[in-house]
Amino acid sequence: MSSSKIQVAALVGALASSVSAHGHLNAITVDGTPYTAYDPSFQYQSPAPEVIEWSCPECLDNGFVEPSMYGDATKIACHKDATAGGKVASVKAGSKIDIQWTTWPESHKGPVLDYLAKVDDATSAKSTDLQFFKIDEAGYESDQWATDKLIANNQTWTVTIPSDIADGQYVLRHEIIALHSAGQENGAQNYPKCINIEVTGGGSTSPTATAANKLYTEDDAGIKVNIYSDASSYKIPGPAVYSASAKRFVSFVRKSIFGLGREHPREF
Ligand SMILES: *[C@@H]1O[C@H](CO)[C@@H](O)[C@H](O)[C@H]1NC(C)=O
Ligand SMILES: [Cu+2]
Repeated sequence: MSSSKIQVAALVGALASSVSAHGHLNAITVDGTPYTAYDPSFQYQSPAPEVIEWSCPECLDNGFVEPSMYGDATKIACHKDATAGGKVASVKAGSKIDIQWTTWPESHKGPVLDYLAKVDDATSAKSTDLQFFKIDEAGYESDQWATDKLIANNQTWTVTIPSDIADGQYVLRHEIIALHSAGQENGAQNYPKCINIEVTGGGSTSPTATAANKLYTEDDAGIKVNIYSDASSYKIPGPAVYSASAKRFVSFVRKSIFGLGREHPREF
């Protein structure tokens, strides 16, 4: 090979390996029941398998959404031009969902965040209609990024569905934000994935929610940040986390007095 061909081959190889190093979801376990995750190669199957995860044909490169796209819900909500999954997984309020990635590069350090958006029918939901409340977040603590914990836990993140939210269908938005280049303008990399669930046995709460195109801005302290200088002061972006615990006691007392109970005291 000529030296220029060798250079091209080396460049293509480097690009391919950096791309293949990114992951997509490998498996989703809802309340102990395993579900098939979406694979971008499904677009070559006819018919494509129907799964609970949203489809993203644009995700063949396992790539990311960048800060310049934060104002576009069709990109930042559930990844580029993603469309609703055809199935819905049933989950009891208060139970856990394990989300496993195929792989995650050690260098791609950053927070892991989870949100829910209430919908009438998850299988026909549109990214531009989704209103999210945050149910889980982890950034940097005890000298570890959330991504380090995810890798150490077999590429798996576990999220608990709040015990008191209203029954019905939701879109769960699970997201990793990789910050290895976030010191530069437009350098953060968002990897959002959406999953359809139907919550049963919940309460009556409808937390305040935010449209996908209002979750982040390019200059947020947790988005435009040099993680190599001050990781310990890292501030996770997006709205505050909704947590059932603060309201649970009041609701328990009320239900005890008025006998409207559906609360399980052992959850305390
Ligand atoms: C990690 O996940 C894979 C499935 O993707 C499973 O086969 C393996 O047993 C898991 N390893 C551990 C240590 O749990
Ligand atoms: Cu990368």
